[in-house]
Amino acid sequence: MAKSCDLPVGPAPSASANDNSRTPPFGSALRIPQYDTIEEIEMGNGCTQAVTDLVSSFSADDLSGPRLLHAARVIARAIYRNASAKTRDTFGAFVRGDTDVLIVHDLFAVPNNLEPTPNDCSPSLQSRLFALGVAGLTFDCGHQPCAVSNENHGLYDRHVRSTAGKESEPSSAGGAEIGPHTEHSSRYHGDWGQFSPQIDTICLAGLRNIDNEPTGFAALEEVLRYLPEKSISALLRPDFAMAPPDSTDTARSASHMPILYRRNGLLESAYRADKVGVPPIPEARQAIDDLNSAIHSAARSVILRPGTACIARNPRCYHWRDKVKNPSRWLVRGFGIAPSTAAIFSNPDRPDLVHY
Ligand SMILES: O=C(O)CCC(=O)C(=O)O
Ligand SMILES: [Fe+2]
Repeated sequence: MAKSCDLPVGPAPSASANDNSRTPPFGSALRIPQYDTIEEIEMGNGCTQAVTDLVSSFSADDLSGPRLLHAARVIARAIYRNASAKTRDTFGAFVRGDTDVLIVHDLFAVPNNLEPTPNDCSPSLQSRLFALGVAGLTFDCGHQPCAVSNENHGLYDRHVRSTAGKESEPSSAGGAEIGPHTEHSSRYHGDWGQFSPQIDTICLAGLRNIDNEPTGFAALEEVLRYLPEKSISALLRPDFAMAPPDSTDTARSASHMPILYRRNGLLESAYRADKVGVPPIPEARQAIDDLNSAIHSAARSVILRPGTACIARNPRCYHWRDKVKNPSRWLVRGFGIAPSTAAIFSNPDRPDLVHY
């Protein structure tokens, strides 16, 4: 594995449990490339330059609605055209579900004249447009860029940076620690009693990170190797509650939720360590403790330097961060949804907006 990804704390996950090892169906003469759950790639100079030039040519109108989907396709094409054959294969591995976390270096180049933070203003257009690099990468990885209706004012580009007056908040607008989570784990779509799909991908990209402060992550595939069977069973039961993240406009919690569930033949997870409600059942308490220590055992980290992006299949990867030390740190975040996900798109002029 990879250069800037730290090695997991604790023993290396055992290779035998790796789902990605495939037996060629037509005998051993056929070489089938194998992909890891976590991959790391570097874009060439040509790509970095093309994406940097292209994103700055768009306007604020291109950050939402049909224009966002169009811009994502244009940028996805520029990335793809400038990518090596191996990089294209890596995107394909993410599309197929072989890879759940993809770290991409030099996706774009960030000039050092971004406005200082914390401030209490909306980000400048120059800063906002880097989200289109995230949207293009999301598209290359088989997902459509999307925003959530009750968060971030329905805007696609979410800026993870301290805002004046909110420096100590445990959310993307502040700098406090955020525990391990998947995005929109409370899955409240307004359909009482229904489990709504989570957001399919989260992509975070660095704009400024002077002190190289890391983002932690743990792929579910690796977390499961550390979880006792008994706790997996307890986490599959719909016994838990989940409050929404601090960034959403709704305060309504979801109840009777499982932490692990099956979808498309795979286990997925919906979890926010800071917001989970645990029933007074000893097995459930034990399972949450085991999950937290399994996440710790499978923990890796990435430093999102300017131009480094990390796209993760949200229900198959937990992420988190420690308290931010340097308040000038700035990441841009964009969500993605798989074309096959049965989300609710309530406004034809905003096909990018997922209604929760
Ligand atoms: O600040 C970070 O490194 C992660 C923030 C985060 O969890 C998010 O924006 O979803
Ligand atoms: Fe997050």
